Amino acid sequence: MKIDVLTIFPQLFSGFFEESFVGIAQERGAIEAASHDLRDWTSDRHRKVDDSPYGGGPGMVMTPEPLVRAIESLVGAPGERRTARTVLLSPQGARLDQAGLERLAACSHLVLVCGRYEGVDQRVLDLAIDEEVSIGDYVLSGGEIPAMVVIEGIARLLPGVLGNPESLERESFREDLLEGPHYTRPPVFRGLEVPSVLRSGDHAAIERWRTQQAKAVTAARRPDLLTHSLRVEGKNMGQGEEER
Ligand code: JF5
Repeated sequence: MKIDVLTIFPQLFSGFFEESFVGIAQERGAIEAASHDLRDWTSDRHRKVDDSPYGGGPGMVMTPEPLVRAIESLVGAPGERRTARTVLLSPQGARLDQAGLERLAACSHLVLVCGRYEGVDQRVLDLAIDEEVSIGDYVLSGGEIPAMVVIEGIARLLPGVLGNPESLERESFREDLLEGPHYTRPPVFRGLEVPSVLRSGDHAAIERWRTQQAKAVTAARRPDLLTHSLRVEGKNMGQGEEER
């Protein structure tokens, strides 16, 4: 998968592209990622990418000319245009979730456009953006961190990136729940013991405990997720997964 990032801070991405899952994905050839300086597509002496808003108001708006020229050059020749998906990161976008990441991970070429200032001239969206994506209901000063969130989320989904593809899969009846607590050695740390069931060797009991813990954490912190998992639980009833 090819990923191009368009930004006024291309250097922010150099470490990110080399480390972590993204670095592994690049080494294994699953991702080819590059960041591009939007100012390379300006034609004035000051390499200006913003201007004051029509209608007045505070702040600046990203001007359309360099953005549209840059996107056009990154999506490639008209023949290649169909294979590239252009995504603007912004608080106005559709909220990203795991299903959204899976859909983006299926693209062969992504162009991630990082907004800045008060926003982007609407004609950029009209002419050159396929979709707008938000990573959550809060405001940042630029789309760079949201773009990294998208790339990190995609990288771990690509085949051959994770050492152990099993860690991608969650038990089907737990897939829409939050994870319960995890423990590793030592068995007692500062007086706090690992729950004995996890050291019992009884794998069925361990699975039941983990499911019950996952349900309790989800009910306490994200009850909105339970409306769906109740349906999943219903589907699994009678297959030995009912609560005890
Ligand atoms: C941004 C114009 C983008 O703040 C965000 C954001 C929040 N969730 N997802 C993205 O992006 C920064 C600021 C101004 C466009």
